[in-house]
Amino acid sequence: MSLADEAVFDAFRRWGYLAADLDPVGYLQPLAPSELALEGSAAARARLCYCRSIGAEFMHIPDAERRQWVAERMEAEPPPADSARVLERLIRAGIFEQVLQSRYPGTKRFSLEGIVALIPVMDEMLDRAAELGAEQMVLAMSHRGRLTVMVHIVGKSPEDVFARFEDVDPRSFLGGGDVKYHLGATGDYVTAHGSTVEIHMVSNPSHLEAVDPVAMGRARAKQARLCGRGTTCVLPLLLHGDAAFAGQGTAAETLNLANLDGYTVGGTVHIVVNNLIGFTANPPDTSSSRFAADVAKRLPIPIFHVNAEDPDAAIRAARWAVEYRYKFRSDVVVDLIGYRRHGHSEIDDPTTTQPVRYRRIAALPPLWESYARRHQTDAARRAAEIRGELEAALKHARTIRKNLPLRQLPPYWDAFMGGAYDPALEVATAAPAEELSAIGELLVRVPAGFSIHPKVKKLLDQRVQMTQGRHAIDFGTAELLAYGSLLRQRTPVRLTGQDSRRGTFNQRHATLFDTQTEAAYTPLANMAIQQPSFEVYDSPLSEAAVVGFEYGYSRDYPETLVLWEAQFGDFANGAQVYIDQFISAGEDKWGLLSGLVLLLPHGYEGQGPEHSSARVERFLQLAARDNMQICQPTTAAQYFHLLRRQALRRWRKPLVVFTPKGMLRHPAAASPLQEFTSGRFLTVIADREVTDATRVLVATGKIVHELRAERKKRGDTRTAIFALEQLYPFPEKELVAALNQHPAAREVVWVQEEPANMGAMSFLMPRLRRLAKPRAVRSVKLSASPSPATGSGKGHEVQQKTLLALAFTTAKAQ
Ligand SMILES: Cc1ncc(C[n+]2csc(CCOP(=O)(O)OP(=O)(O)O)c2C)c(N)n1
Repeated sequence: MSLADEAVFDAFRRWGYLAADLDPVGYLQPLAPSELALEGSAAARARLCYCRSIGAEFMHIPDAERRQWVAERMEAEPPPADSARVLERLIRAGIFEQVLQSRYPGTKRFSLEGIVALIPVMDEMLDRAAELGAEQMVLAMSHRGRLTVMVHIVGKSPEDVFARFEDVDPRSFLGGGDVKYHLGATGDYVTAHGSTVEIHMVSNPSHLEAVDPVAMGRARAKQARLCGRGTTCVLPLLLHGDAAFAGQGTAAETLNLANLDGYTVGGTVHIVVNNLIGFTANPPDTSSSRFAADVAKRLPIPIFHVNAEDPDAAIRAARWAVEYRYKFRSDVVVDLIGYRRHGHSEIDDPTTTQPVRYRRIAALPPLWESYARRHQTDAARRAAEIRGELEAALKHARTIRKNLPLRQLPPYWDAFMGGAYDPALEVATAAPAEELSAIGELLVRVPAGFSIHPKVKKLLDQRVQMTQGRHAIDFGTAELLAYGSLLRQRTPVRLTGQDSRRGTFNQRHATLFDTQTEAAYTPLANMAIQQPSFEVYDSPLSEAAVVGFEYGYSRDYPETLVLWEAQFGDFANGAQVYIDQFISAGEDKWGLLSGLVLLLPHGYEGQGPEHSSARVERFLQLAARDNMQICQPTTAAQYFHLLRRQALRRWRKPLVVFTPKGMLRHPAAASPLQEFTSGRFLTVIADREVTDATRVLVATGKIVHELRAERKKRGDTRTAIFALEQLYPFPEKELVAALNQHPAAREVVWVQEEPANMGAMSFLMPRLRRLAKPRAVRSVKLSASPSPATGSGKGHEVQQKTLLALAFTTAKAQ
C-alpha cells in the first residue's frame, strides 16, 4: 500500500466503526466523522472494510502486533459462509421462540427475537474454540435469550424447557428453587466437526452482571483442575445486556480482573447482546457514551460492533474473537447489535414508551426469513417442519410428571455434601507437635541469598519458638499452621484479599519480600516438590467482583480451602449481592454448594463507624436451614481448628469468620501448643475459672476477653463468662450444657459491644430466653444507632467502660 493509501486506511481503522452500519432499526445512526470525509479509491476500499456490518475498535490497543492482527482480518476478503447451517440454526431458534410465544403468551420468557444471530455466533465460537483446544466452556448470561441458548447451545431438550413452563413439579420447589430463567445447566455441545465441548451455564440471580466474576472464578478453578496452569482447555464466555454492561459496576470490576495474576483465565470472550434498550430506557439514558461496550475500553482489547441482522458478518466477528483470545490470551468483545421484538418480557407493551421504534420493528421479518431471502433459498417448508417437531415436543412435555434436572454436578462433588448439620460429620482437627514444629521451620525457610526484613525476621523467629512450645501461639501463626498442615494433608489453599499477603494488620507475612530486590517468596507454596497449590494474592481494590470470583472458584474446586478476606469487615457490604444471592441462598435456590470462607475483621476499638463492624446482624439474618456457618473464634487455637474443620469435613457450607484486629497479638488470645495438638473447635467455651456462678455473661468475640479482664480487676468470683464461638448453626446443646454447670445462676446476660439494633442480639435473645428458662435473661449493649460505631476514640473508651460496668451490675442494682 502506498503511504497515501496507508494514511487513508489508517483513518478508517481509527474511526470507521463510527460510520459503520450497525443498527438494523436505524436508532443508532452512522456518524460521519470529518476524518473520514475522504475521496478516492483507497477511501472507497477502506469504507467497504470498515463501515459495513462490522465496526472494529482496536486502534487504542498499544501493541502494534495486535492492531495489525485485527486490521488484516478487517481488510481481507470475507470467506464464503456456510449458509445452509446458519439458516437451519436461525430457523430452529426463531421458531422455538415463536412456539413459546404462541403457547405461553402470558408467561415471561425474555425472548431473543431481534438478536437470534446470537445462536450461530455462539456456534461459531464453540466450533473454533474446540479446534483451538477448548474442552469446556463456562457460560454466564442473564435472562435475555436464556431458554433458547439452553436448548440450542447447551443441548437441553425442548421438552425440558416446555415442562418448566408447565410448572409440572411445583411441590419439589416449595420454599426453595428458582425461576426457570435463572437456573444453570450443563450439557454437551457437538461442534460442526463432531467434537464435543462441555458447557457449564452458571446459575445466576436477577441481579444483572453479578454472575460475571462467578463465571471467571469457575473457569479459573476448572483450568487449575484440567489444564494445570494453562488456560486453553476452558473458555469463559460472558453475555451481557447493553444497559446492564454500561451501568453495573460489577462488570467494570470484573474486566479489571482480566490480567491480574491471581485471577486471569487467559482471556474472557464477551458478547453484548445489544438490543439498544434496557427494559423501557433508551441508550442515552443508560450510557454516557455511544456504545454500552465502551466500558471494555478500560482494557487494551478489541471491540467488534456488529449488525445482528447480518449473521454472516456476526459469525466472522465471532470467529475472530475466539482466535484473538487464543492467540493473545486476552479478553475480547463482540457487541452484537439488534433489537428486541417484544416488550422487556412478553407481557410488557413497548409501544407505550417507544411507539415509533416499535412500528419499525413490527415491520421487520424474522431473521431466518431475511437471511433465506439474502441467500436466495426458501425456508418456509423447513420452518413448518421444525414447528411441527416443536409442537410434538410440547405435547409430550404436558405428559411429563416431573421436571428433570438441567444440570449434572461433576464427579469431584461426589465426596462432599450439604444439607442439615450432623455431628457425625465432625473430624479430628488437631495436629501432631512434630508436624507443627516442622511447619514452623518451613515458614522461615527462604532461598539462599534472600534477605528478609529484620522486623519480619524477628517475627518469624518468634514463630519458630511458638511452634516449639516455647511461647503461646498467636493468631497470625495459628492461621499459617492451619494452612501448612492442610497442605501437608493434600488440601490446596487459596487466600485472597486486599493486602492479604502481608496482612492488613502486619500479622500474616505469608509472602516475604527481599529487602534488596523486592522479590516475593511464599514459603508455604514451596514446601515440597509435589505439594498441592498454595495461592495467596493481594486482590485489587474490589469487594464485589473478587467475592464473586472466589465463590465461583469454590464451586468448582470443593477440595480447596478457598478464603476471601476483607480489609475491614465493614467493606464486605460492597459484596452484599454475592453474600445475599449466592453465598447465603445458592444451596436453597440451586442446590449448589460452596465451602467459601469469608474472613471479616470485626471489633469495636475506637476506629470509627467504618472500621468496627462486619455487620454480624446481617449474616445472622440470612442464616436459616443450616445454609452457612457464622463463627467468631476468640483464641488462636480455636481459629486453627475452625479453618481445619472447614477443609477436612465433607460438609461444604460457606463459613463467615469474624476475625480479630487488636486481639491478634494480645496474650489473652494466644494459645499454648497443646491446644493445637489436641482438642477441636468448641462452639461454646464455658467458663474455666468460675465453677459455681450466680450470674452468667454470654458474649462473642473480643468483648469476652475484656469481660474476663474486668472480672479479674473486680475480684469477682461469682460471674461466669461464656464465649459463644459459633453463632450459627446455633450451638443449643453446648450452651445448655454450659449453663447447667451453674445451677445457682439466676441471671443470664447477653453482652455485646454493638448497638442494640446490631450485633447478634436480635438473633440471640429469643434463643437465650428459651434455653435459659427459668433464669432471668437480659442484655447489655450500646443504645440503638444508625451507624455502627462512634467516630471518637475517647467516646468509644467511655462507652466500653460503661458497658463493662453494666455487665457486672446485677439487674436489681440497675
Ligand atoms: C442489578 C439489577 N438492577 C435492576 C434490575 C431490573 N432489570 C431487569 S432487566 C432490566 C433491563 C436490562 O436491560 P439490558 O441490560 O439492556 O438487557 P435486555 O433485557 O434489554 O436484554 C432491568 C433494569 C436487575 N435485574 N438487576
